[in-house]
Amino acid sequence: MLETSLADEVLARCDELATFSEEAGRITRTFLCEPMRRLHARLGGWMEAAGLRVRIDAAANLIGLYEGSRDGARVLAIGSHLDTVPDAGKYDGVLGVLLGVAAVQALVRDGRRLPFAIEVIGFSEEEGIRFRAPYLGSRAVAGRLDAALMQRADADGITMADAFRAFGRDPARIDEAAYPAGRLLGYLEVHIEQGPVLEAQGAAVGVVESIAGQSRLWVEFRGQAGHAGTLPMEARHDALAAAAEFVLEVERRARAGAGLRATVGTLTVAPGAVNVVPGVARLSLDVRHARDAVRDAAVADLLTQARAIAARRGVAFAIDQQEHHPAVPADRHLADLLATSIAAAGHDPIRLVSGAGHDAAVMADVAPMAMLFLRSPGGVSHHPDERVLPGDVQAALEVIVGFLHRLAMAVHDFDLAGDA
Ligand code: HGY
Ligand code: MN
Ligand code: MN
Repeated sequence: MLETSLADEVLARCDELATFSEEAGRITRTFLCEPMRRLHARLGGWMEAAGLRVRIDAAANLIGLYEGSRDGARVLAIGSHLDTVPDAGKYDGVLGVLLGVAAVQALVRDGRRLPFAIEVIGFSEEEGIRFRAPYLGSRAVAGRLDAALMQRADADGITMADAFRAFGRDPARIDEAAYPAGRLLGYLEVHIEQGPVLEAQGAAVGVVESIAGQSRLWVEFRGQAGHAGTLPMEARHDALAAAAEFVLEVERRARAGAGLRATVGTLTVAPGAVNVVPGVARLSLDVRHARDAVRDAAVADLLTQARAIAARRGVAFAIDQQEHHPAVPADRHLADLLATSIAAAGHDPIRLVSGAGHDAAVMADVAPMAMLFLRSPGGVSHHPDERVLPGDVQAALEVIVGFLHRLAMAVHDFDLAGDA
Protein backbone atom coordinates (compact mmCIF):
# COMPACT_ATOMS: atom_id res chain seq x y z
CA MET A 1 0.00 0.00 0.00
CA LEU A 2 1.44 3.34 -1.03
CA GLU A 3 1.76 5.98 1.64
CA THR A 4 -0.71 8.80 1.53
CA SER A 5 2.17 11.30 1.56
CA LEU A 6 2.74 11.19 -2.21
CA ALA A 7 -0.96 11.75 -2.88
CA ASP A 8 -1.01 14.62 -0.37
CA GLU A 9 1.99 16.14 -2.10
CA VAL A 10 0.21 15.89 -5.49
CA LEU A 11 -2.78 17.79 -4.07
CA ALA A 12 -0.57 20.45 -2.45
CA ARG A 13 1.17 20.90 -5.80
CA CYS A 14 -2.18 21.29 -7.60
CA ASP A 15 -2.95 24.08 -5.10
CA GLU A 16 0.35 25.79 -5.79
CA LEU A 17 0.17 25.51 -9.60
CA ALA A 18 -3.31 27.07 -9.45
CA THR A 19 -1.58 30.33 -8.47
CA PHE A 20 0.16 30.54 -11.88
CA SER A 21 -2.54 32.48 -13.69
CA GLU A 22 -3.05 35.28 -16.20
CA GLU A 23 -5.91 36.68 -14.09
CA ALA A 24 -5.96 37.72 -10.44
CA GLY A 25 -8.36 35.62 -8.39
CA ARG A 26 -9.10 33.14 -11.19
CA ILE A 27 -7.20 30.28 -12.81
CA THR A 28 -6.65 31.14 -16.48
CA ARG A 29 -3.54 29.85 -18.20
CA THR A 30 -3.62 29.84 -21.98
CA PHE A 31 -1.05 28.67 -24.50
CA LEU A 32 2.42 30.28 -24.27
CA CYS A 33 1.40 32.83 -21.62
CA GLU A 34 3.93 34.27 -19.18
CA PRO A 35 2.60 32.36 -16.12
CA MET A 36 3.21 29.12 -18.06
CA ARG A 37 6.91 29.96 -18.20
CA ARG A 38 7.02 30.34 -14.41
CA LEU A 39 4.96 27.18 -13.98
CA HIS A 40 7.52 25.30 -16.11
CA ALA A 41 10.30 26.44 -13.78
CA ARG A 42 8.42 25.28 -10.66
CA LEU A 43 7.12 21.99 -12.05
CA GLY A 44 10.44 21.34 -13.83
CA GLY A 45 12.17 21.75 -10.46
CA TRP A 46 9.89 19.13 -8.91
CA MET A 47 10.55 16.81 -11.86
CA GLU A 48 14.31 17.17 -11.44
CA ALA A 49 14.07 16.53 -7.71
CA ALA A 50 12.09 13.38 -8.55
CA GLY A 51 14.94 12.07 -10.72
CA LEU A 52 13.63 13.10 -14.15
CA ARG A 53 15.81 14.77 -16.80
CA VAL A 54 13.85 17.84 -17.88
CA ARG A 55 13.54 19.59 -21.23
CA ILE A 56 11.12 21.97 -22.91
CA ASP A 57 10.49 20.77 -26.44
CA ALA A 58 9.98 22.78 -29.63
CA ALA A 59 6.22 23.06 -28.94
CA ALA A 60 6.76 24.34 -25.39
CA ASN A 61 5.77 21.02 -23.83
CA LEU A 62 7.53 20.32 -20.51
CA ILE A 63 8.97 16.79 -20.56
CA GLY A 64 10.77 14.82 -17.83
CA LEU A 65 12.62 11.61 -18.72
CA TYR A 66 13.11 8.67 -16.37
CA GLU A 67 15.52 6.29 -18.09
CA GLY A 68 14.73 2.62 -18.43
CA SER A 69 16.89 -0.25 -17.26
CA ARG A 70 18.73 -0.42 -20.57
CA ASP A 71 19.90 1.99 -23.26
CA GLY A 72 17.65 2.51 -26.25
CA ALA A 73 14.56 1.45 -24.32
CA ARG A 74 11.30 2.63 -25.81
CA VAL A 75 9.23 5.25 -24.02
CA LEU A 76 5.96 5.09 -22.16
CA ALA A 77 4.66 8.66 -22.18
CA ILE A 78 2.48 9.70 -19.24
CA GLY A 79 0.92 13.05 -19.95
CA SER A 80 -1.81 15.61 -19.74
CA HIS A 81 -2.04 19.35 -20.29
CA LEU A 82 -0.88 22.40 -18.34
CA ASP A 83 -3.11 25.02 -19.98
CA THR A 84 -6.61 25.79 -18.73
CA VAL A 85 -9.95 27.22 -19.78
CA PRO A 86 -10.77 30.72 -18.45
CA ASP A 87 -11.78 30.61 -14.74
CA ALA A 88 -10.80 26.95 -14.49
CA GLY A 89 -10.57 24.46 -11.66
CA LYS A 90 -7.30 23.23 -10.15
CA TYR A 91 -7.22 19.71 -11.51
CA ASP A 92 -8.17 19.55 -15.21
CA GLY A 93 -4.89 18.52 -16.87
CA VAL A 94 -2.44 19.41 -14.10
CA LEU A 95 -3.47 16.52 -11.85
CA GLY A 96 -2.53 13.95 -14.52
CA VAL A 97 0.93 15.44 -15.00
CA LEU A 98 1.59 15.56 -11.24
CA LEU A 99 0.40 11.96 -10.80
CA GLY A 100 2.89 10.96 -13.52
CA VAL A 101 5.67 12.65 -11.56
CA ALA A 102 4.47 11.01 -8.33
CA ALA A 103 4.50 7.58 -10.00
CA VAL A 104 8.16 8.11 -10.91
CA GLN A 105 8.82 9.26 -7.33
CA ALA A 106 7.35 5.94 -6.15
CA LEU A 107 9.60 3.99 -8.54
CA VAL A 108 12.69 5.91 -7.41
CA ARG A 109 11.79 5.36 -3.77
CA ASP A 110 11.52 1.62 -4.44
CA GLY A 111 14.80 1.65 -6.42
CA ARG A 112 13.01 0.40 -9.56
CA ARG A 113 14.00 0.84 -13.17
CA LEU A 114 11.65 -0.57 -15.79
CA PRO A 115 12.45 -2.19 -19.15
CA PHE A 116 11.08 0.98 -20.77
CA ALA A 117 11.75 4.66 -20.18
CA ILE A 118 9.02 6.95 -18.88
CA GLU A 119 8.53 10.48 -20.14
CA VAL A 120 6.12 12.60 -18.13
CA ILE A 121 4.72 15.24 -20.49
CA GLY A 122 3.00 18.47 -19.50
CA PHE A 123 1.41 19.48 -22.78
CA SER A 124 1.55 23.18 -23.57
CA GLU A 125 -1.95 23.44 -25.04
CA GLU A 126 -5.06 21.29 -25.06
CA GLU A 127 -8.11 23.46 -24.50
CA GLY A 128 -8.06 25.38 -27.80
CA ILE A 129 -8.74 28.76 -26.18
CA ARG A 130 -6.07 31.19 -27.40
CA PHE A 131 -5.88 30.19 -31.08
CA ARG A 132 -9.23 28.40 -31.44
CA ALA A 133 -7.42 25.13 -32.08
CA PRO A 134 -7.17 22.38 -29.43
CA TYR A 135 -4.46 19.76 -28.72
CA LEU A 136 -1.58 21.90 -30.05
CA GLY A 137 1.03 20.37 -27.71
CA SER A 138 0.09 16.77 -28.40
CA ARG A 139 -0.41 17.42 -32.10
CA ALA A 140 3.21 18.60 -32.26
CA VAL A 141 4.46 15.57 -30.32
CA ALA A 142 2.47 13.31 -32.65
CA GLY A 143 3.88 15.12 -35.71
CA ARG A 144 0.37 16.26 -36.65
CA LEU A 145 0.59 20.05 -36.24
CA ASP A 146 -0.42 21.82 -39.44
CA ALA A 147 2.24 24.47 -40.18
CA ALA A 148 -0.47 26.82 -41.49
CA LEU A 149 -1.68 27.26 -37.89
CA MET A 150 1.48 29.32 -37.22
CA GLN A 151 -0.10 32.24 -39.06
CA ARG A 152 -3.32 32.15 -37.03
CA ALA A 153 -3.75 35.18 -34.76
CA ASP A 154 -5.16 35.33 -31.23
CA ALA A 155 -7.73 37.91 -30.06
CA ASP A 156 -4.96 40.51 -29.73
CA GLY A 157 -3.69 39.92 -33.27
CA ILE A 158 -0.55 38.04 -32.13
CA THR A 159 0.26 35.17 -34.49
CA MET A 160 1.09 31.75 -33.12
CA ALA A 161 4.56 32.08 -34.67
CA ASP A 162 5.18 35.31 -32.75
CA ALA A 163 3.80 33.79 -29.55
CA PHE A 164 6.32 30.93 -29.91
CA ARG A 165 9.15 33.43 -30.44
CA ALA A 166 8.10 35.41 -27.36
CA PHE A 167 8.18 32.15 -25.37
CA GLY A 168 11.72 31.44 -26.60
CA ARG A 169 10.82 28.74 -29.11
CA ASP A 170 11.58 28.88 -32.84
CA PRO A 171 8.37 28.23 -34.82
CA ALA A 172 10.44 26.99 -37.76
CA ARG A 173 11.66 24.09 -35.60
CA ILE A 174 8.25 22.86 -34.45
CA ASP A 175 8.77 19.55 -36.29
CA GLU A 176 11.49 18.67 -33.78
CA ALA A 177 8.79 18.11 -31.14
CA ALA A 178 7.62 14.94 -32.93
CA TYR A 179 8.71 11.62 -31.45
CA PRO A 180 10.67 9.44 -33.90
CA ALA A 181 8.58 6.62 -35.32
CA GLY A 182 8.61 3.54 -33.11
CA ARG A 183 10.03 5.32 -30.05
CA LEU A 184 6.75 5.32 -28.12
CA LEU A 185 5.72 2.11 -26.44
CA GLY A 186 2.46 3.65 -25.35
CA TYR A 187 0.70 6.68 -23.92
CA LEU A 188 -1.10 6.85 -20.57
CA GLU A 189 -3.22 9.81 -19.50
CA VAL A 190 -4.70 10.21 -16.05
CA HIS A 191 -7.47 12.79 -15.71
CA ILE A 192 -10.50 13.71 -13.67
CA GLU A 193 -13.67 12.33 -15.26
CA GLN A 194 -15.34 15.78 -15.43
CA GLY A 195 -18.71 14.01 -15.43
CA PRO A 196 -21.08 12.09 -13.13
CA VAL A 197 -20.56 8.42 -14.08
CA LEU A 198 -17.97 7.24 -11.53
CA GLU A 199 -19.59 9.12 -8.68
CA ALA A 200 -22.98 7.57 -9.50
CA GLN A 201 -21.38 4.11 -9.33
CA GLY A 202 -19.50 4.87 -6.11
CA ALA A 203 -16.18 4.26 -7.88
CA ALA A 204 -12.90 6.05 -7.17
CA VAL A 205 -11.40 5.42 -10.60
CA GLY A 206 -12.36 3.99 -13.99
CA VAL A 207 -10.93 2.91 -17.34
CA VAL A 208 -11.73 4.93 -20.45
CA GLU A 209 -13.03 2.80 -23.31
CA SER A 210 -13.15 5.57 -25.87
CA ILE A 211 -13.05 9.33 -26.20
CA ALA A 212 -16.12 10.93 -27.78
CA GLY A 213 -15.62 12.82 -31.02
CA GLN A 214 -16.09 16.56 -31.14
CA SER A 215 -16.77 19.26 -33.71
CA ARG A 216 -15.88 22.87 -33.07
CA LEU A 217 -17.19 25.57 -35.39
CA TRP A 218 -17.05 29.35 -35.40
CA VAL A 219 -19.91 30.84 -37.39
CA GLU A 220 -21.26 34.27 -38.20
CA PHE A 221 -24.68 35.81 -38.84
CA ARG A 222 -24.26 39.04 -40.81
CA GLY A 223 -27.27 41.36 -41.00
CA GLN A 224 -27.47 45.12 -41.13
CA ALA A 225 -26.68 47.54 -38.33
CA GLY A 226 -29.05 50.45 -37.90
CA HIS A 227 -30.57 53.02 -35.58
CA ALA A 228 -32.37 51.45 -32.61
CA GLY A 229 -34.84 54.32 -32.38
CA THR A 230 -35.81 54.79 -35.99
CA LEU A 231 -35.45 51.51 -37.88
CA PRO A 232 -38.94 49.92 -38.02
CA MET A 233 -39.08 46.40 -36.59
CA GLU A 234 -40.28 44.89 -39.86
CA ALA A 235 -37.35 46.45 -41.78
CA ARG A 236 -34.63 44.97 -39.57
CA HIS A 237 -32.02 42.34 -40.36
CA ASP A 238 -30.90 41.81 -36.78
CA ALA A 239 -27.90 39.45 -36.64
CA LEU A 240 -28.23 38.83 -32.90
CA ALA A 241 -31.91 37.90 -33.13
CA ALA A 242 -30.95 35.30 -35.78
CA ALA A 243 -28.14 34.01 -33.55
CA ALA A 244 -30.51 33.82 -30.56
CA GLU A 245 -32.94 31.70 -32.54
CA PHE A 246 -30.06 29.46 -33.55
CA VAL A 247 -28.79 29.05 -29.95
CA LEU A 248 -32.19 27.74 -28.88
CA GLU A 249 -32.26 25.43 -31.89
CA VAL A 250 -28.86 24.03 -30.83
CA GLU A 251 -30.25 23.28 -27.37
CA ARG A 252 -33.43 21.73 -28.77
CA ARG A 253 -31.53 19.49 -31.22
CA ALA A 254 -29.10 18.23 -28.56
CA ARG A 255 -31.92 17.50 -26.09
CA ALA A 256 -33.64 15.43 -28.74
CA GLY A 257 -30.61 13.20 -29.40
CA ALA A 258 -29.57 10.60 -26.81
CA GLY A 259 -25.99 11.16 -25.70
CA LEU A 260 -25.66 14.28 -27.84
CA ARG A 261 -24.07 17.44 -26.40
CA ALA A 262 -24.16 20.78 -28.21
CA THR A 263 -23.04 24.09 -26.78
CA VAL A 264 -22.79 27.69 -27.87
CA GLY A 265 -20.01 28.87 -25.55
CA THR A 266 -19.11 32.24 -27.06
CA LEU A 267 -21.14 35.01 -28.65
CA THR A 268 -19.92 38.43 -29.71
CA VAL A 269 -22.03 41.19 -31.19
CA ALA A 270 -20.91 44.06 -33.42
CA PRO A 271 -20.97 46.98 -33.38
CA GLY A 272 -22.17 46.28 -29.80
CA ALA A 273 -23.94 49.40 -28.58
CA VAL A 274 -27.16 49.96 -26.67
CA ASN A 275 -28.70 52.04 -29.45
CA VAL A 276 -27.54 50.08 -32.52
CA VAL A 277 -29.36 47.14 -34.08
CA PRO A 278 -26.75 44.32 -34.14
CA GLY A 279 -25.11 44.01 -37.55
CA VAL A 280 -22.95 40.95 -36.88
CA ALA A 281 -23.17 38.08 -34.39
CA ARG A 282 -20.30 35.59 -34.15
CA LEU A 283 -20.59 32.45 -32.11
CA SER A 284 -18.90 29.15 -31.42
CA LEU A 285 -20.59 25.77 -31.66
CA ASP A 286 -19.27 22.64 -29.90
CA VAL A 287 -20.94 19.32 -30.74
CA ARG A 288 -20.05 15.93 -29.19
CA HIS A 289 -21.18 12.33 -29.38
CA ALA A 290 -19.54 8.96 -28.82
CA ARG A 291 -20.61 7.93 -32.36
CA ASP A 292 -19.20 10.00 -35.20
CA ALA A 293 -22.17 9.43 -37.51
CA VAL A 294 -24.56 10.87 -34.90
CA ARG A 295 -22.32 13.91 -34.38
CA ASP A 296 -21.87 14.47 -38.12
CA ALA A 297 -25.63 14.30 -38.66
CA ALA A 298 -26.27 16.77 -35.82
CA VAL A 299 -23.74 19.23 -37.22
CA ALA A 300 -25.26 18.95 -40.69
CA ASP A 301 -28.79 19.47 -39.29
CA LEU A 302 -27.72 22.49 -37.27
CA LEU A 303 -26.02 24.11 -40.24
CA THR A 304 -29.19 23.55 -42.31
CA GLN A 305 -31.19 25.18 -39.51
CA ALA A 306 -28.78 28.11 -39.31
CA ARG A 307 -29.10 28.75 -43.04
CA ALA A 308 -32.90 28.53 -42.84
CA ILE A 309 -33.03 31.00 -39.92
CA ALA A 310 -30.71 33.34 -41.80
CA ALA A 311 -32.74 33.14 -45.01
CA ARG A 312 -36.01 33.80 -43.17
CA ARG A 313 -34.53 36.89 -41.52
CA GLY A 314 -32.67 38.20 -44.57
CA VAL A 315 -29.24 37.88 -43.00
CA ALA A 316 -26.17 36.05 -44.28
CA PHE A 317 -24.73 32.98 -42.59
CA ALA A 318 -21.12 31.81 -42.95
CA ILE A 319 -18.77 29.32 -41.33
CA ASP A 320 -15.56 31.03 -40.31
CA GLN A 321 -13.58 28.03 -38.97
CA GLN A 322 -14.30 24.40 -38.22
CA GLU A 323 -12.48 21.37 -36.83
CA HIS A 324 -13.80 17.84 -36.51
CA HIS A 325 -12.16 15.21 -34.32
CA PRO A 326 -13.43 11.63 -34.54
CA ALA A 327 -14.14 9.38 -31.57
CA VAL A 328 -11.06 7.41 -30.54
CA PRO A 329 -11.02 3.97 -28.87
CA ALA A 330 -8.43 3.14 -26.20
CA ASP A 331 -5.97 0.33 -26.85
CA ARG A 332 -7.64 -2.87 -25.69
CA HIS A 333 -4.52 -4.44 -24.14
CA LEU A 334 -3.50 -1.35 -22.20
CA ALA A 335 -7.09 -0.78 -21.06
CA ASP A 336 -7.24 -4.38 -19.82
CA LEU A 337 -3.95 -3.87 -17.98
CA LEU A 338 -5.41 -0.79 -16.31
CA ALA A 339 -8.57 -2.70 -15.38
CA THR A 340 -6.48 -5.50 -13.86
CA SER A 341 -4.49 -2.93 -11.90
CA ILE A 342 -7.69 -1.32 -10.62
CA ALA A 343 -9.04 -4.69 -9.47
CA ALA A 344 -5.70 -5.54 -7.83
CA ALA A 345 -5.92 -2.27 -5.88
CA GLY A 346 -9.30 -3.41 -4.53
CA HIS A 347 -11.61 -1.35 -6.74
CA ASP A 348 -14.30 -2.16 -9.26
CA PRO A 349 -12.82 -1.77 -12.77
CA ILE A 350 -15.61 0.39 -14.21
CA ARG A 351 -15.35 1.19 -17.94
CA LEU A 352 -16.71 4.44 -19.34
CA VAL A 353 -16.70 6.74 -22.36
CA SER A 354 -15.02 10.13 -22.04
CA GLY A 355 -17.33 12.94 -23.10
CA ALA A 356 -14.44 15.38 -22.80
CA GLY A 357 -11.63 15.59 -25.32
CA HIS A 358 -8.06 14.78 -24.25
CA ASP A 359 -4.52 14.79 -25.60
CA ALA A 360 -4.90 11.01 -25.51
CA ALA A 361 -7.18 11.24 -28.55
CA VAL A 362 -4.30 12.70 -30.56
CA MET A 363 -1.62 10.45 -29.08
CA ALA A 364 -3.68 7.38 -30.02
CA ASP A 365 -2.70 8.16 -33.59
CA VAL A 366 0.96 7.35 -32.88
CA ALA A 367 0.94 4.98 -29.88
CA PRO A 368 -1.31 2.51 -28.05
CA MET A 369 -3.30 4.74 -25.69
CA ALA A 370 -4.97 4.22 -22.33
CA MET A 371 -6.72 6.57 -19.91
CA LEU A 372 -7.46 6.34 -16.21
CA PHE A 373 -10.23 8.55 -14.81
CA LEU A 374 -10.68 9.74 -11.24
CA ARG A 375 -14.13 10.44 -9.86
CA SER A 376 -15.27 14.09 -10.15
CA PRO A 377 -17.42 15.06 -7.14
CA GLY A 378 -20.68 16.51 -8.44
CA GLY A 379 -19.39 15.95 -11.99
CA VAL A 380 -18.14 19.55 -11.85
CA SER A 381 -15.41 20.70 -14.24
CA HIS A 382 -14.42 23.75 -16.29
CA HIS A 383 -15.46 25.60 -13.17
CA PRO A 384 -13.52 26.76 -10.09
CA ASP A 385 -15.51 24.35 -7.89
CA GLU A 386 -13.85 21.35 -9.59
CA ARG A 387 -12.68 18.86 -6.92
CA VAL A 388 -11.06 15.50 -6.34
CA LEU A 389 -11.11 13.31 -3.24
CA PRO A 390 -7.72 12.69 -1.58
CA GLY A 391 -8.48 8.96 -1.27
CA ASP A 392 -9.16 8.81 -5.02
CA VAL A 393 -5.82 10.44 -5.78
CA GLN A 394 -4.13 7.83 -3.64
CA ALA A 395 -6.10 5.06 -5.39
CA ALA A 396 -5.12 6.44 -8.81
CA LEU A 397 -1.45 6.53 -7.84
CA GLU A 398 -1.58 2.96 -6.64
CA VAL A 399 -3.25 1.91 -9.91
CA ILE A 400 -0.67 3.74 -12.04
CA VAL A 401 2.25 2.13 -10.22
CA GLY A 402 0.59 -1.30 -10.48
CA PHE A 403 -0.01 -0.66 -14.19
CA LEU A 404 3.67 0.21 -14.70
CA HIS A 405 4.78 -3.03 -13.04
CA ARG A 406 2.32 -5.08 -15.10
CA LEU A 407 3.40 -3.35 -18.30
CA ALA A 408 7.02 -4.06 -17.37
CA MET A 409 6.22 -7.76 -17.06
CA ALA A 410 4.31 -7.75 -20.35
CA VAL A 411 7.08 -6.04 -22.33
CA HIS A 412 9.64 -8.28 -20.69
CA ASP A 413 7.73 -11.39 -21.76
CA PHE A 414 7.41 -10.18 -25.34
CA ASP A 415 10.69 -8.22 -25.50
CA LEU A 416 8.84 -5.14 -26.77
CA ALA A 417 10.86 -2.53 -24.95
CA GLY A 418 13.97 -2.42 -27.13
CA ASP A 419 14.61 -0.28 -30.18
CA ALA A 420 11.82 -0.67 -32.71
O1 HGY B 1 -13.06 20.54 -24.33
C1 HGY B 1 -12.72 19.46 -23.84
O2 HGY B 1 -13.35 18.45 -23.90
C2 HGY B 1 -11.45 19.39 -23.04
O3 HGY B 1 -11.71 19.76 -21.74
N1 HGY B 1 -10.42 20.13 -23.60
MN1 MN C 1 -10.56 20.98 -19.99
MN1 MN D 1 -8.36 18.32 -19.56
